[in-house]
Amino acid sequence: MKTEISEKLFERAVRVMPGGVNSPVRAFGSVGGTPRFIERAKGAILYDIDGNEYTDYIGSWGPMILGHNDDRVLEAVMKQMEKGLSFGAATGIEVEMAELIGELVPCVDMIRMVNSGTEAVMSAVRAARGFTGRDKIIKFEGCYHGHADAMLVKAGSGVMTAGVPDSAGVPQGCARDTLTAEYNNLKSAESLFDAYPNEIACIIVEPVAANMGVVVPENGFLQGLRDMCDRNGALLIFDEVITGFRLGLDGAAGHFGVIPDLVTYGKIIGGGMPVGAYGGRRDIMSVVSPLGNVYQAGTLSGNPIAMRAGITQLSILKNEPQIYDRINMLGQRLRAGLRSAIEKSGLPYTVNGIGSLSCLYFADKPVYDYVSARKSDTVKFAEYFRHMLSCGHYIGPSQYEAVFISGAHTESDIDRFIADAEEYLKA
Ligand code: HOZ
Repeated sequence: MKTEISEKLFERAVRVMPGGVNSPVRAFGSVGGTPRFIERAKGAILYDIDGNEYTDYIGSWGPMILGHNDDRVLEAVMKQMEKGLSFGAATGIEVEMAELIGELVPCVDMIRMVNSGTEAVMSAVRAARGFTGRDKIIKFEGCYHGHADAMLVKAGSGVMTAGVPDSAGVPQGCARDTLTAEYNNLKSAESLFDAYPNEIACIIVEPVAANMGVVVPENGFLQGLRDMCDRNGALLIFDEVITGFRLGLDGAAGHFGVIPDLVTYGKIIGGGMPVGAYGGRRDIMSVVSPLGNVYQAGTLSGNPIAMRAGITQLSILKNEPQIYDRINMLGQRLRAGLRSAIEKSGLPYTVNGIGSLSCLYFADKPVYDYVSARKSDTVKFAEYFRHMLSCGHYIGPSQYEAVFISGAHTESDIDRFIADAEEYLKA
């Protein structure tokens, strides 16, 4: 596989950008080798600048549920672009988007558009604090909620990959009010309510933890959090940046039948364009400025191009819900194939997943939280990653990211993936 052009670009990039990238995991730091510089993408395929093709299992970290550059989304965006790129003023498209999300997700009475999942979480937590008049929040070890100061405590994704779940530069004051509990362990969250009665504003959780690989909530975990919040006068926030409109039209809330007070979204509602949003109960969202006194604003919030891309993808998913059957079936096929390859190899590895999200852990025990995820052999993962990349499968360059499947993948893509993974496991 030729990589000269990517290598040259990376040499230039490291001189002018920290680590040569605009987001740390992309630097391939934990897997070795040169990041591939991507030129274009269509369907399930990424094309790099050296002319290599990869079947993509990242999908821009989730949003490309229809696959890359879907013709219908592209056409809608082009038409919208002719009308202007940004107005910084109210538009009808924002109303269309808010109504559509409200229709698809019953717990969203009101919603506010922002520009990323990070912003959505930061703003939702502020609204929860404003609504309850309390400062402390609970998050779970290994859950990643973007890079706002208060969220970089025992975080997943790139911080976990780098092996430093807390970031430098976060003032003690900002982190002091972030309490952490163990994922899938109700008692550990309950003990925080016991320690800080009437001080906790909210629990924020990834309803499926998809930034420490993929950790599925055990039966009763999410409902237990719901009940705990109700008993303690705290709010429950689902961070659905990854699960929203992916596990189904009504996301993890619908899938697990547990209703949060607030929900946060990211890139997925922009069909890959830079978007985020937070929404939920009318009484809570009514604290947001200018209706209430919790301030939050943004020139690019509700950007017309991003809204159009998002509305188009969401409308296609609404009108063609069979896409979910398909991506869930492909996810199931992938996990079954990997499990059988592991069994044949006699190795003790673990496959987790749900719907179109999967993760092969190089761990010999079940993975159900941060500590068990960390037991995975990341050196083996790095070897596996390089093997898969050389076979043309582009997966997240970290043990702690999910494998994403889109409607553009085929059964034979998945079978090739399994066959190549099996070859690595056998060797
Ligand atoms: N934090 C993202 C994955 N969970 C990575 C984003 C990126 O590198 O684009």
